[in-house]
Amino acid sequence: MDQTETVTEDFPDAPAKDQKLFGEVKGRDTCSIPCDITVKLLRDEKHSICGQLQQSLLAFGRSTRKLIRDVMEEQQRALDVLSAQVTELMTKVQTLSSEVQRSNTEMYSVKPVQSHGRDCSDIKDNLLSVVPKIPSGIYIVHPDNTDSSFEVFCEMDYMGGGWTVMQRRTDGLTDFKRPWADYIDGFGNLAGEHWLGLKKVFQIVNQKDARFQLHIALVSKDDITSYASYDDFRLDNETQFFRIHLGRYAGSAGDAFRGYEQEENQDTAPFSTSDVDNDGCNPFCSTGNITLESCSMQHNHTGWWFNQCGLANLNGSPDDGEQRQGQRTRILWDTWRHNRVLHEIKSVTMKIRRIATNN
Ligand SMILES: [Ca+2]
Repeated sequence: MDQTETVTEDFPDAPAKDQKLFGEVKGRDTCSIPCDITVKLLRDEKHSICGQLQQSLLAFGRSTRKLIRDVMEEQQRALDVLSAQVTELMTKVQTLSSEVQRSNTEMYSVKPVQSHGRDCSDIKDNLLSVVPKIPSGIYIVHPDNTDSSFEVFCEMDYMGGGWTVMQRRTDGLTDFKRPWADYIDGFGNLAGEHWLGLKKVFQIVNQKDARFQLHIALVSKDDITSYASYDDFRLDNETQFFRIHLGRYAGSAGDAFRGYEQEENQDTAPFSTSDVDNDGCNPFCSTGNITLESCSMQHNHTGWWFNQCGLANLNGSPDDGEQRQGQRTRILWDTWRHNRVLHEIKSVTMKIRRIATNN
């Protein structure tokens, strides 16, 4: 910078010196200094000025480059700081997202195994020590010796509570004309009409060190109530087509499961549907002038533990179409009579509960 200033100061002097030299040459008229020397002097002067100018330009170039270098270095430092901040933020985001993912995984992995108990009796016993009154409703159960949890409707008010509902008919809105797969897995609405499903019922009654009773509550179209109960109830597994085993009967509706005759007895019968025939009509049954091969077909394609065929079918379903002779299309419990006349059944619930003495 100093040199640049020197240059600008020197410039005004240069023409002045020239004028002075010329003046002297003119004033003396004759050449006191020979012309060739004057020319040489002038040339030297020009060279010296040019040299100074070049030096100044070089210095200016150097200082400009340094300035640019300084600015660039400063920008680089700022960029380095910013990039370090970005890296730090990225790491934080990554940590947070993995944290969120982990908590999500935990949430979803914990949820399916969360249950209120092994069955409704177990839930009742567990909750009774915590709350004075347990409401009826849908609970999640996880039976012993199974890897599955599922929802069931628990009746906590009826006859001491702790009942797991396995079937309910109330308004006729749920279609019970169903194939084997539906009776295995269950269907309907747990809060209303439904069939819990043979697999789930099997898992509940098949638990270690647990025995169950079965209670069937009936209501007629005249609003008369009745019941049938069995002090022991269990099912064989799927390879045995969920064969039913019933204990001693008690109740007011009669033992329609066993009926009056040997061929009517449904105790120890495997389950049948219209597409899986395990009934006692093998190859066929004859009652009166009717011959039939499939009890399920005769009972409007519903599923039950049919023998030949028997007096009970709580899954019976009304037929919308034209009735064929001998068709059985109602909810049936044919031992419940008044003056030998059958009660027409409006609603029914089948529920199971642990036998207290064995738990
Ligand atoms: Ca058959």
